[in-house]
Amino acid sequence: MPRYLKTAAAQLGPIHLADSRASVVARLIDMLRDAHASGCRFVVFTELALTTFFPRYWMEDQAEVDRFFEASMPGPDTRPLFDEAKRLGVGFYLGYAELAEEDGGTHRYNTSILVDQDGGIVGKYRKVHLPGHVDHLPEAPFQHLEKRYFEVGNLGFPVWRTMGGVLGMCICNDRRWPETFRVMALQGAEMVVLGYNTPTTNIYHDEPLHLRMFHHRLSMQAAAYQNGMWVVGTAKAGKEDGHGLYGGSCIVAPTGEIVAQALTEDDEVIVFDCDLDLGDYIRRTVFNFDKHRRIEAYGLITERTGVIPPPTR
Ligand code: CDT
Repeated sequence: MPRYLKTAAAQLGPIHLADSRASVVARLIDMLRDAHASGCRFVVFTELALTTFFPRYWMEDQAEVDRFFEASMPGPDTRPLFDEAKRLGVGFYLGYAELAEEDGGTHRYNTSILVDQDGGIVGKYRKVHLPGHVDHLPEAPFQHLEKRYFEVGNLGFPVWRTMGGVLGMCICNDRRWPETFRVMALQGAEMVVLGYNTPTTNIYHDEPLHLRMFHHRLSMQAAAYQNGMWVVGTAKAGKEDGHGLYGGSCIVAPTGEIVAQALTEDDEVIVFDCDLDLGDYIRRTVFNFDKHRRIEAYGLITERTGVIPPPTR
């Protein structure tokens, strides 16, 4: 018996520094309504969906950085999105910069939440694989300061039984790391959803755009197949105050096939009716973890972070 969750990836076009949170939330609500009109019951928005991709800017004044963070979720600007989603009975994934007062201190994370069809926050994830650098790189065409502005996520990779399935989340650079998906697959994840802001330019290496897009798809398609799960990746795309982010939002089936993909670099909703049971045969056969995984051979995965080659003779 198929078990369908009609899902949308709601790609967001550029957000400029001058754009207000309210104007962005209005765009998210428009896409939520479009997705609902197509019969969707779950919408995946992007990473840092409420602001421009601010880690590209070097800022020394913490107050300036904190303008991009949310101290509460929902807050006054995001409440209309929650209200409309609840009214329509549509769940969603939303990425944002989180300012958390915890353990007697202030913490900043690159965060996503999962909101169910009744409007309740059922899950929170804080980005684990933060890309980029801490220091100012004045020679670079732009900065990528996630390692400066965020702490490494401290919630691991949990999954949630919600919306008729077992769902997990990750964020942007996490999609390039196979461990991300395998940890969630080991908890029974049937669908992993993520948002991303990926610059069109690699600041460290001259890399053609087609190759960057290939790596994006390669990572998500391999993860889907190797874990027998749906993977939904939603971009923030287009030129933000002149800085390019690629599009390529897509929905990937557990077979590894792309079943829907965005055509533009603007606000665009893509839809697929995802059968959460489709990955069953993969998880029962070639990737039957119980039968075929050999954890006695995998120790280095958690014991060692970097590469230590054998000594030269
Ligand atoms: N936001 C984010 O994590 N972006 C990174 C850029 C890294 S460039 C290879 C990404 O993995 O897309």
